[in-house]
Amino acid sequence: MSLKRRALCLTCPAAVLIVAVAFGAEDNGAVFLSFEDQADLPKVEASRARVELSTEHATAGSRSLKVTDEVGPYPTVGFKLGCAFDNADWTQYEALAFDLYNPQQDGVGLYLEVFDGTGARRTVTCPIRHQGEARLRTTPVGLKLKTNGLLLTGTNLGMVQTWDQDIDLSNVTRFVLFMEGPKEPTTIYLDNFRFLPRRDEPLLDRFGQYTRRDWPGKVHEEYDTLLQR
Ligand SMILES: [Ca+2]
Repeated sequence: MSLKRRALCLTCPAAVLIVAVAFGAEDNGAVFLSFEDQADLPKVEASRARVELSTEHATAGSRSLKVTDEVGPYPTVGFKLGCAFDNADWTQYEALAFDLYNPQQDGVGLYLEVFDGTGARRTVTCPIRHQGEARLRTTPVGLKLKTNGLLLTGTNLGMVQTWDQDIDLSNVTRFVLFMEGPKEPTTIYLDNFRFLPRRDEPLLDRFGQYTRRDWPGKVHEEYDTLLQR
């Protein structure tokens, strides 16, 4: 996608799905990539980026994946079905989750793209606002909402926006993480890629709010009922 097209997408409200929620730390996910062994490195496709194991910023086990993006357009790390993950049917999961550490003083403009078997893709912005850890979760919540959006949030994330094509979340064949065009080499640490199991309790309530946490201002009653008091 061209930079111009991305800029247009980011300014098109109809193409944007924003769902702001807060997740708890516990998730009981099934880890499929933890980068504890050299044998994990070939599971990652790197383009204009150097990947290596690191003992820094591991959130599962003792190692992480250190990714150093080159200057220039679209440094990317990719994860393929049958190599990095084994199940194409993401509707069986509540979310894809992974942890990221940004060692830069400044924010990092990161994108996630998910592809289905036809090559269609869904793109999610997930900018890491400042130095520190972020926990990212991407959820096929769009299926619950009868749209094809994804949901992503974490503790160090800027505004999350989703756009591009509808994709078949029962046939996911690839996902990638990339930057548009870093002006200097940029390092991120990745670890603890996991699929979170679905629960019986719905993820969102009838108002579209996250169900597993309460917060000041959360709506619990119909608006009309509140007005009658
Ligand atoms: Ca690890």
